[in-house]
Amino acid sequence: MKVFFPEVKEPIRYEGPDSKNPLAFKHYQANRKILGKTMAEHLRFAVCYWHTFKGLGSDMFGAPTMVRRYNASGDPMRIAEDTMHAAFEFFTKLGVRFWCFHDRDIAPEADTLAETNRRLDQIVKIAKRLQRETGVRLLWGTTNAFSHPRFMAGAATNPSPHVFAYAAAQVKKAMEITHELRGQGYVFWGGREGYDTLLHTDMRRETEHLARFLHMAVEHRRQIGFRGQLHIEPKPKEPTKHQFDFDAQSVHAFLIRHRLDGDFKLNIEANHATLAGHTFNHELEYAVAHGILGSIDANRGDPLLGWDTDQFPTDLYDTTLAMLAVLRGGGLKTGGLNFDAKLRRQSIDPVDLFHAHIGGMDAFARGLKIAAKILRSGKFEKFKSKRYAEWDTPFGRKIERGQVTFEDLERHTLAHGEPRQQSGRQEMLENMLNEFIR
Ligand code: XLS
Ligand code: CA
Ligand code: CA
Repeated sequence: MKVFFPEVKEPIRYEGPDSKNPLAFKHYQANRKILGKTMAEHLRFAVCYWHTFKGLGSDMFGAPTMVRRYNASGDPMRIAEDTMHAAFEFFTKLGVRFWCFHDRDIAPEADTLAETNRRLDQIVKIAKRLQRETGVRLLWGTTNAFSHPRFMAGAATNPSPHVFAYAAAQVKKAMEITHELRGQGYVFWGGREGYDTLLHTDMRRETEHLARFLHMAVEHRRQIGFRGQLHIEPKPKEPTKHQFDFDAQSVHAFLIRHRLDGDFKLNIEANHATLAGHTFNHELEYAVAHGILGSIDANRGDPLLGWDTDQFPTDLYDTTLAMLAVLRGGGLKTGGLNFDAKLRRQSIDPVDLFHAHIGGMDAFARGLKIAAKILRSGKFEKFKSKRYAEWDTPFGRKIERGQVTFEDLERHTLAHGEPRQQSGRQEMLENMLNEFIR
C-alpha cells in the first residue's frame, strides 16, 4: 500500500497538557468522559476534503505553493483515487471519525453529466471500501454548484431554468452518493445564490425558485429513503455581494416562510458568523434557542481582514462559548465539528496539515472541558435566572401568558411608578469567564 504521509508514522496520541511534542494532543482524549459522554462523542470532529486535500495554497495573486504526493500522477482519475487513499490515511493517523466532501472534490468533472456521474460512482466505491476498513464515517456530503462557469449567475437562483435543472440533477446525484456512503447529513451552502447588483436581479423570483428547489430536494430525500439531516449553511457575502442565506435568523425566517422549517437545520460556520457582523457564539445561540442547530463548520476569520479566511480555530474564548451553546442545546446529534479550514499559503509541508488539525481539535477539547466546568458551577445560569426573576412573579407570568392588555399595563404603571433598576454586572461576568478559561 502506498503511503502518502510518511512524515507521520504513528497515529497521533494524547500526551497531556505538559507534553512538548507538537504532534501529540494536549487536551483531546477521545475516550475521556465528560458529562456522561466521551470527548469523541461530544465533538464529532470531521476533516473537510476541499481545503485539506484539494487546497494547494493558491490565492487571487498567486499560484499553488503546496506539493502533495497524491497529485504526482498526470491522470485526473488516478489522482482522484490516490487522493481518496491519502485522505483515509490522514483521517486514521489523526484519529478523526468523520469526513465531509463536495461531489467535485472527490472526482473531476467530465464533458457530460453522464460521464461525470460515472466517475463519481468509481470513486465512491473506493470511499465505501475505505470507510468499511477504517470505521471512518461520512458526516455530510454536498454539491459544488458554484465553481463551473455555468453557475456564474447562481444555481437554484439562476435566471435560466436550464441551469436550475443542471443544479437539480447534480444535487440529486450528490444526495444519492451521500446516501450510499451512509452520510449523517447533507449540506446546502448557497454558493452563488445571491446577487452582485439588484439592477438585473429579481429577488422575489429568485428566492421563490430557491424554495422550490429545496422542496424538490426534500421530496427526493424521501423517495430514495435517505435519513440524513438536511442543513442550510448561512453566509452573508462572498462570492456574491449579498448571499440570500445571510445568517441564522434570516435563513430561519426563509424556512418558515416557505414551510421548510421541519426539514432543515443549520450548519453554522464561525467565519460566516463574523462576516455577517455577528459572533460565532451569536449564531450558535440563535440556532440552539430555536432548536435548529444541526452541525458546525469549525474555523475562524481574521478580525483585520474582511473576507472568509477560513483559518483553523485556536481562540479559546470562541471554542468555550461555542461548546457552552452546544452543551446547553443538548449536544450535536447527527452533526459534528467539521474543520472547514485551510492552511496559510506558506505552510507548505504535509505535516502542517497535522499541526493545524491537532491545534483545532485541542482548542475545541479545551473549550469542551471549560464549558463543562462552567455548566457544573451553574454560576452564569444562576445570574441569568436572577436577572429575569421578576418575570417569574404572578405579574410577569401574566404578561408572558398573554393575559394582560396595554390598558392593564398602563394601570399597573400608574399605580407603581418608576421601575427598579439592576446592574448588568458585565465586567464581573467577564472576569468570571476569565477565571474559568485560565
Ligand atoms: C464556503 C463554504 C463551503 C461550504 C460547503 O464558504 O464554507 O465550503 O461549507 O459548500
Ligand atoms: Ca463552510
Ligand atoms: Ca468559509
